[in-house]
Amino acid sequence: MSDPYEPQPEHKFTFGLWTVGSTGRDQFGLPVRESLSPVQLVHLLAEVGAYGVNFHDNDLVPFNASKAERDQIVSDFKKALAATGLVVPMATTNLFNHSIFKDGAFTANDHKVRKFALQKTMQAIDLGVELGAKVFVFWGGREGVESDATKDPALGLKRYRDALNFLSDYVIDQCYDLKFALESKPNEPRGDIFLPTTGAMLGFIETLDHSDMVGVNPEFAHEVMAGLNFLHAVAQAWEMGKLFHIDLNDQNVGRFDQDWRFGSYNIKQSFFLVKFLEDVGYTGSRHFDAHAYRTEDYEGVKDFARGCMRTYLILKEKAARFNADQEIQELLKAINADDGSMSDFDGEYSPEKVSKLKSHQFDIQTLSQRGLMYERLDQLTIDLLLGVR
Ligand SMILES: [Mn+2]
Repeated sequence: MSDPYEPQPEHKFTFGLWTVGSTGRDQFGLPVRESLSPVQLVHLLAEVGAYGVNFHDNDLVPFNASKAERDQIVSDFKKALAATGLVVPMATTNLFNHSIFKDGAFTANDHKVRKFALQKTMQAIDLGVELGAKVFVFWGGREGVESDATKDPALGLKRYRDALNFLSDYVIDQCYDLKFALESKPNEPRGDIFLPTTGAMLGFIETLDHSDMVGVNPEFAHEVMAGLNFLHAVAQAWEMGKLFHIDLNDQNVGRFDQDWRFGSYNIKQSFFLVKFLEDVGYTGSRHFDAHAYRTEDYEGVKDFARGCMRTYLILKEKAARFNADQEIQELLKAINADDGSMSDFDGEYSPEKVSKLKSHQFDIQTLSQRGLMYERLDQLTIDLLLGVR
């Protein structure tokens, strides 16, 4: 019998070049793995069963590459994609690594840096589109401050908006089939990053000239770093039609940006996330923006990548079991039972409804004292997740 947790193309599991390509370098330590070329990384991803590969412009083409070097790299990369069948659903720009972006890119105080960021992003958009990307992610890792003495946050947002409006017009002008997905993070590497949460991003998007082509790319670890419930951020984005992409990983709250293997820490939260994505029929990439522990060699990196996908598929199966579990479903039915007596107050607003509702006598005592059985429901969920159900 074949492994039911074997990744298949229809699962749309993707990884960034920077994820499996992480050399384990951190704030305190040198690389622990030699760096692999983009072509080698494509073959590694194909070996573990991924569907697609994403990249920042400079993951593929070095910052100082000449036009001839760029064309050679892109040609080699295309051959690797063709040989393995991997696709490129998403691309992004690195606007955080080079020292020119030390004060931000679109929001830098230096006007020349802001315009350079636009130039670099247009080139990255061209590169992404050339390789087939349909989603372009913006993660403004340096868009923020260490001190509010240095930058007016309202001006920062205005600059951010101007940049995204300009780039939206560029995409429209080029007739590219490309949407933008904005990714938030509360801090790290900046002391404070503008638009720190998915909710903040969703509010900001409504102020853009072409808000229809802009959605979000929520990341598990980033929302957890802000102390928030990731599923709720994803649900809000979905409900607004703005869930264009998603970054899956794991994170312990209150720590540095850990980017752990998906499902390795917050199992219950990961379960309800997978259940949500599967229940609503999200059809986008399941992108793992994570990296292997620093203890690993490249065999360990493969274990990491396989683990992300395997855990997703295990949780997907658990979600199907949750939905089919008679006891759980009967409990949910009882919890949401409705005798229909309130339906007169539903629907359109009318003065008649108002006067009826205002004079309706509610049985406050019974409503207040009703037990909701949430303890039982949650324990059934835990039993299911722990494999005794
Ligand atoms: Mn990310």
